[in-house]
Amino acid sequence: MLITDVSVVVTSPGRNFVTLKITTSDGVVGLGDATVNGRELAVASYLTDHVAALLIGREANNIEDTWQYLYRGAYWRRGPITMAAIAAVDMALWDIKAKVAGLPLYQLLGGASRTGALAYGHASGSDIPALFDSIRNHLELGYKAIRIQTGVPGLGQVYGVASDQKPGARYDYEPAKRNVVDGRPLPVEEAWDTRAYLRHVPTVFEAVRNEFGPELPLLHDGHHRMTPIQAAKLGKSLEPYDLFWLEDCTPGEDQDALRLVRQHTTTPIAIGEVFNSVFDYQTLITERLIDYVRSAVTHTGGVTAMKKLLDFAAVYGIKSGMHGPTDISPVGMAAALHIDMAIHNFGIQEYMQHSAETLEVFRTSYTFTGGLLHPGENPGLGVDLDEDAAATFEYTPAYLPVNRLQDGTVHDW
Ligand code: GCO
Ligand code: MG
Repeated sequence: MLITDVSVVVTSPGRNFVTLKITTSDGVVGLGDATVNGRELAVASYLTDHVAALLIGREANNIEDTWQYLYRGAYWRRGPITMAAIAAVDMALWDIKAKVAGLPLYQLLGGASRTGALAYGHASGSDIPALFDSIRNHLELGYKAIRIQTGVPGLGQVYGVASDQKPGARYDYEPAKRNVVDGRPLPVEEAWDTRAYLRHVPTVFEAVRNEFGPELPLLHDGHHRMTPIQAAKLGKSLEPYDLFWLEDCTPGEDQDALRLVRQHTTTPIAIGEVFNSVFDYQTLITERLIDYVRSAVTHTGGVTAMKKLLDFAAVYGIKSGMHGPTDISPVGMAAALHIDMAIHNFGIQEYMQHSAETLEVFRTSYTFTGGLLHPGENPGLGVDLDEDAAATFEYTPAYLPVNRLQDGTVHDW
């Protein structure tokens, strides 16, 4: 079964997505997610200009060989653009293989290890009453685990905090903003003060525990904004509130930073949404400096690479907590769900629900019931792309924000 056609679909149903479509000589179609938020067209070009022609005539069944061919063959390894492109090819080939087998992908990865994947949603509010409303909304939507983010007194808009939600609202903030200044798309700029944040966050968790009790699993995202000693302090101050995890407390490049954090706190640590290779985790996993692997299938080289990474983590008792915001397309989300079902060391799955516009373009078969996600029983990944609907949503540049300290210094975010 040879690859006969490769095309890239860029569409913007509410936000930008890049999707790879591979067709075989048997007429089987596979889809892969290649979306890198704010840098979408770089991956689209990588695939169209440098990968598509290499795939034509290759055996569609040889997934590992194709992965190594693209990874080692290019000489230039790793990085989000390369690894998202490889991920898209890998996902599409797994989709094809599972469709040919007539099985949902999780069956090829070992079959079901659980009835569904525990999901967490994003509750947020500009202040504590708005946060409580958002938590109640999420509980009504069926979430059994919730991430908590709030505004910080004295600061304006803080990344990860949605506009205050109306009762029954189904989804949260869109990470990349369409912000046009003098006719040019530019990132929104936000102001930041870590000391104000460190004073505020423990009071938020205290209020949430007092209102919602000790059972509800609570998560928090530090979004790479702290130094190691600040992160250690935060982890320690949150211990009484029994977090499920503290995410991305320090900048992603510095694996050694988490050694210091680990020495000071028993708050569980998650990191990895900006990582793209198993090598980004080598120290973190072998020294057991983290508890959860946060990579997305889309940004870490696909199902092949993610499965190996999570098997490596399993040896050290470290669990999965795959990235699942709305910039992971429904194709990337489905790929995560099939892995979540099959692996033994599943921890939790992030799940920000896609908008109605997005779901008009991507027809999904996954379900969310009783707080658990299930990929469904359709052969393959279980997602169809409606190309006519996709063509009605034109690409619109949008950028993730930039963060500055109050004196103007650019800061991590
Ligand atoms: C999360 C993330 C996202 C990312 C976004 C970037 O934990 O879900 O931090 O909000 O910032 O996916 O594109
Ligand atoms: Mg995050």
